[in-house]
Amino acid sequence: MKMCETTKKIGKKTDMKQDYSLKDVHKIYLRPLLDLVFEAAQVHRVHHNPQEMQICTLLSVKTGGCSEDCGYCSQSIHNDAELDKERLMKVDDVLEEARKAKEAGSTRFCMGAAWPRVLDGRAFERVLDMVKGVTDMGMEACCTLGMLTREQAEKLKEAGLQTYNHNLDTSREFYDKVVTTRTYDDRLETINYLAEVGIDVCSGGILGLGESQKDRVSLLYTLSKLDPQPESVPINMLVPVEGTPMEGNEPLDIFEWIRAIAVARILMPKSMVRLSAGRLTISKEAQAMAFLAGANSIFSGEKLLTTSNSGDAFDQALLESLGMIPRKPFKEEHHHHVCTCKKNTEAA
Ligand code: SAM
Ligand code: DTB
Ligand code: SF4
Repeated sequence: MKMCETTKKIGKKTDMKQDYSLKDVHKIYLRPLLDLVFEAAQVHRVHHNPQEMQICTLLSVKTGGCSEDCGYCSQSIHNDAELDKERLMKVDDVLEEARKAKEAGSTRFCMGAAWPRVLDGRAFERVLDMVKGVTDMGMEACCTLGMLTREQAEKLKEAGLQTYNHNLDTSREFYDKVVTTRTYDDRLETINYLAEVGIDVCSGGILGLGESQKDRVSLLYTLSKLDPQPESVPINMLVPVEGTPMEGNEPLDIFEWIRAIAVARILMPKSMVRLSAGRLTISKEAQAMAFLAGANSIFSGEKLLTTSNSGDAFDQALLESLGMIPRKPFKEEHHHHVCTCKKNTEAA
């Protein structure tokens, strides 16, 4: 499809290496909301097909009993969430779930383990077999297993792992209000190993932890300065879990969520921006606005890791009513240069 002049101009602007300062980012964040969303939508259309939505599926392959003290998490032993600790799942059972997800139209299968870090041994070998199995099935395999050594990252790469999820979660400044058993630099270290061995990095955050707007800006700024920029950026809205210190948190204003999504899209034009936890309580209208602002990936299914999710019926109806289609797996470049302005649609 041909590009119109405006799209070309935006394309040039966003193809140049951006060098926003923290202050610039805060200014962008504070723009009148609809201007911000409009700009994000323009950037989005230069780098992605705006009709496409990536469908991902989560599976908790090892649930509960985690020794980290993340204040939001149902799986930490430091919190009192009523969650039974489970053993690492069997490879065949995981692959069965992956098969079901694939049949339901999902292209990425993300396996999560409530581990602070990966330990070498039989459990890790089993996870490597899960990665091989999911990859052989023609799905993009993703894992989130806590901290890694460089050698472990290499083994995951050899097994065929496409992406590893490791969130920064919030700003460096607010981090110790959320978790005290690890540091921001510990997180960045694992992210560096992933980049070094050539595994795509999925890294994002949670909104609604009680952080300030400045913290949200700082998180987005830091994510955008990762080199390379993350392949995908999950934006989680806190799911308040009973028994955690954050169970009573005031819900975040939905327009703050939209702002964060729009800024993520503007700062990281080529990344997938994923609506992750919290969609169950977000209206379809707000979700549609998030898609306009550049979100192009969702977790499908009834369950995230331990909490509930919207379910396939809701999502299928939503995508259908918006005229959106599932994105194919293993897309390398996201340059679609789709222009939907009238002149070019007619010319095409
Ligand atoms: N243990 C690994 C780790 O922390 O990196 C991987 C699993 S952890 C559950 C993955 C991510 O899920 C967290 O970084 C956080 O962003 C998100 N998450 C966990 N509990 C959440 C909740 N209650 N609400 C929103 N997001 C949550
Ligand atoms: C991410 O950022 N969000 C997903 C995925 N990465 C692993 C997990 C959301 C978990 C929500 C809480 C739960 O279900 O336990
Ligand atoms: Fe453990 Fe991850 Fe939950 Fe933190 S977020 S307690 S590291 S499972």
